[in-house]
Amino acid sequence: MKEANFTESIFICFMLLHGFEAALNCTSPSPESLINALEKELFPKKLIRPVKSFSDPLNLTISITVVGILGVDEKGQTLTIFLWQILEWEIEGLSWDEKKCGAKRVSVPRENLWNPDVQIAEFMDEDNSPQPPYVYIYNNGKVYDDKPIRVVSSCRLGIYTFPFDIQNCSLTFGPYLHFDTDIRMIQGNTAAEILKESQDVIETNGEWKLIDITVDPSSLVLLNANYSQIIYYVVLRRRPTLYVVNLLIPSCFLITVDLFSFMLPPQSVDRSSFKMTLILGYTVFLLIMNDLLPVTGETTPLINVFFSISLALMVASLLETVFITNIQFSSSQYGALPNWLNILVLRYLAVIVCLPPKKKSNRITVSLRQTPPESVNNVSHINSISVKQLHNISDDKPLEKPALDPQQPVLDELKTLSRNLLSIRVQVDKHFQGSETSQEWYMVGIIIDRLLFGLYLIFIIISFVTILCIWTLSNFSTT
Ligand SMILES: *C1O[C@H](CO)[C@@H](O)[C@H](O)[C@H]1NC(C)=O
Ligand SMILES: *[C@@H]1O[C@H](CO)[C@@H](O)[C@H](O)[C@H]1NC(C)=O
Ligand SMILES: *[C@@H]1O[C@H](CO)[C@@H](O)[C@H](O)[C@H]1NC(C)=O
Ligand SMILES: *[C@@H]1O[C@H](CO)[C@@H](O)[C@H](O)[C@H]1NC(C)=O
Ligand SMILES: *[C@@H]1O[C@H](CO)[C@@H](O)[C@H](O)[C@H]1NC(C)=O
Ligand SMILES: *[C@@H]1O[C@H](CO)[C@@H](O)[C@H](O)[C@H]1NC(C)=O
Repeated sequence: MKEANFTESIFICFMLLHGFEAALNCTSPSPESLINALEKELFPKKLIRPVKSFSDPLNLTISITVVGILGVDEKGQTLTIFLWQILEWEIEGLSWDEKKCGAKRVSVPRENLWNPDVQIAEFMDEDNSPQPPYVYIYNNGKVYDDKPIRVVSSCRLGIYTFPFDIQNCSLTFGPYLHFDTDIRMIQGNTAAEILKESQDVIETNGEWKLIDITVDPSSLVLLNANYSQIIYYVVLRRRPTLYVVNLLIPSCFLITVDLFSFMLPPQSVDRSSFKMTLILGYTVFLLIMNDLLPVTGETTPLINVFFSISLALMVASLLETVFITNIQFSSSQYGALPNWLNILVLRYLAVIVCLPPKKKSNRITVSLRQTPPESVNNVSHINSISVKQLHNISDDKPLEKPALDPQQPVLDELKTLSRNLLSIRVQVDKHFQGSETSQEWYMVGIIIDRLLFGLYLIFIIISFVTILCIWTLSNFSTT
């Protein structure tokens, strides 16, 4: 028994070391005889790595084609991609005569052959790839194994420049177990070929566009073993149209409306309520569009900064309106305009905002001033009366002076008239003086409003240009 086992194992070792010495013997050029010959010579050896000597590495050629980009999950940091993977290796010593056996190649079930354990290192999910059952064997011993794979691979996704982002994901193909002394990965088609072929066959026309593929045939060096592997870098660019149309343009519209709402008069309630409505509308817009935005814990996308700035600008402009409204009605609270404010705002800031300082008083008060007060006093002959005594005059008390003249009643009448006139005039004067201070406050409000509008405009332009620059730069730097 032992003897028999020993000779058997020697025979196996001999077979292992020498593989197939001679060509397959087909009885006739028919598929049946070829399969019979293979069944006899090849299939029993499916446990053996098909090389002549243990020290020989198996050369495994790999070619891939990207067929579809199914999705990118920013939250899970995964890329789902569909590939065709072609593995080619050689069964050393296997050959047959095409004429004798009737075919150059034959397809055989995968399970009947030794299969390399090539895996993608970034594989993250259950392998849902279809498993085609056959591989081709050629009459020179070459095995051609073409299968589709659906990869859910981990990929470090940066979304800072979303929606103008470009992702660079790696796919590392290599044997899971075998060291590089056993299986050596060899690059099949070049990066340019993969790219061209992929762009020809790619079937998805979704959010992502394949823009580049680079290949890095490197090896993974560990402490006690080296693994041969090939890394493909798949570079994808997002098609931003959806986000530009749905997010950026409406946002810009709202900001523009907010900008133009500065043309509404601030002192009426119109502007502030208008701006309030805009902010409400924008908040609703952001709530709806929140689903479209990617989420990761690491970085905040620039587009979120954009939205935040837009909202902040709207809120700031609402606050500005409240402030201006307060200023323009503040004459009743704070009295006359302080001198420093008068000089600072009405003289200097007015020049800055190209609003030349108006004459202090308006036309009505000017015309009143031009009528000299003497003419009033002339009529009544009461030159001594001063503005400070007006309280008494308006009280309509009888004068202490005794009336002696015969024309006294007329004179009295005239005096009363004059007093009444004077008091009216003083009241009118007072009114216009008050309206003058409110006029000044009003002007201050207008000037500050213009100034803040200018600053608002400058801030909008600077921040938006900065964001646009970052987006375009990031777009051009990788293409
Ligand atoms: C009014 O007073 C001015 C001087 O203050 C004098 O020139 C003028 O003649 C007077 N008019 C009458 C009507 O008294
Ligand atoms: C095929 O047949 C020839 C002789 O007919 C023989 O020498 C050879 O070893 C056979 N090959 C195999 C693989 O059996
Ligand atoms: C594998 O490839 C290496 C070089 O790439 C070559 O030297 C070696 O002969 C090849 N082995 C086989 C079995 O083809
Ligand atoms: C992708 O990343 C790899 C490694 O980080 C790098 O070598 C390669 O140049 C990158 N490709 C592009 C297009 O950025
Ligand atoms: C791995 O490869 C390096 C050179 O690439 C070599 O120096 C080292 O000896 C190899 N290690 C093993 C375990 O084969
Ligand atoms: C008002 O008249 C009273 C007497 O009638 C007098 O004592 C008082 O000083 C007057 N006030 C002014 C402001 O002239």
